[in-house]
Amino acid sequence: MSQEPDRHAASAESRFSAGTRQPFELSEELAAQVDALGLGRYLDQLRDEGYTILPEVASDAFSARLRETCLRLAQETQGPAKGYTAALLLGRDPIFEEVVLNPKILALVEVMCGKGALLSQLITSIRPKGAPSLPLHADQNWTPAPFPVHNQLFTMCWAMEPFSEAEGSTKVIPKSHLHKRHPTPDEIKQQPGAIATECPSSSIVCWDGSTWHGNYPRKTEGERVVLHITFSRLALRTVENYDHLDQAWLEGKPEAMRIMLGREDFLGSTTIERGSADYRLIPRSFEWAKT
Ligand SMILES: O=C(O)CCC(=O)C(=O)O
Ligand SMILES: [Fe+2]
Repeated sequence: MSQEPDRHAASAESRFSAGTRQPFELSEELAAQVDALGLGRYLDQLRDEGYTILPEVASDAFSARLRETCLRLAQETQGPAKGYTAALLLGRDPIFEEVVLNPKILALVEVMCGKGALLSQLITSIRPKGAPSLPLHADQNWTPAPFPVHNQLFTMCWAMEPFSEAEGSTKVIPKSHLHKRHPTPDEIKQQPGAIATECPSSSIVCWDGSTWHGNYPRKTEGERVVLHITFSRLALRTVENYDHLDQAWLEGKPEAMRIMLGREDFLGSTTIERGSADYRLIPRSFEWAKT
């Protein structure tokens, strides 16, 4: 092994002693980026209301190209979701690299999930006229309540055509992030204080992982095409990676072994063919996460 000092290695003390930045407490460098990108008031709204709408995140020509790409890839999904979703999008067309490296997106992600945040999901949804509404939820569904003070998960919806209630836009409950918990069954039904997000194409609607949101049924002609971009904090990724222990190794071993290797929950279960995570695993995963 080389005796060269590792340039990334911190001193033993500093490795453990770095202070924790509090939510929305930005480093000088990040504050300068936020200023340069004109993101200040959108971050204020994220902090105070739990959501924001960022306009003109790219040109309309870029959004149109993104829309076409999403529609094309949704045709590669197999089964019932064909034409309605496309998942695992990074690497399937270079346009998604431009999306996740968009400077405004990267700055928002660092504020909301810290440095080292991970791309958790990059998936498109296509909702035609008649698409039903998505029930109210907080995206931190695999985080037990009360939610930590630090946001865990950050979702951005890239609108590729205008958003309004009739067009089936995202629904949010402003300030619901302050509850720091999942909505109750009654709140899911009553949706107290829900509003429709409204914006032109090429905007990003985004929210804190604690914010209660869903969407409205689509009542208009055409299709709502949205790219859902979710990042998470790096915190709970495992120290060791056991992906090399395959099906053959697991053969005949108890279920507890599959569970501790994450093979029985929905995380990591997305396939291109299915166009989503394995929905059969979701209820149990969300339940486990809340125990
Ligand atoms: O489709 C929408 O408008 C919201 C979807 C949603 O809940 C999400 O992306 O987390
Ligand atoms: Fe959501």
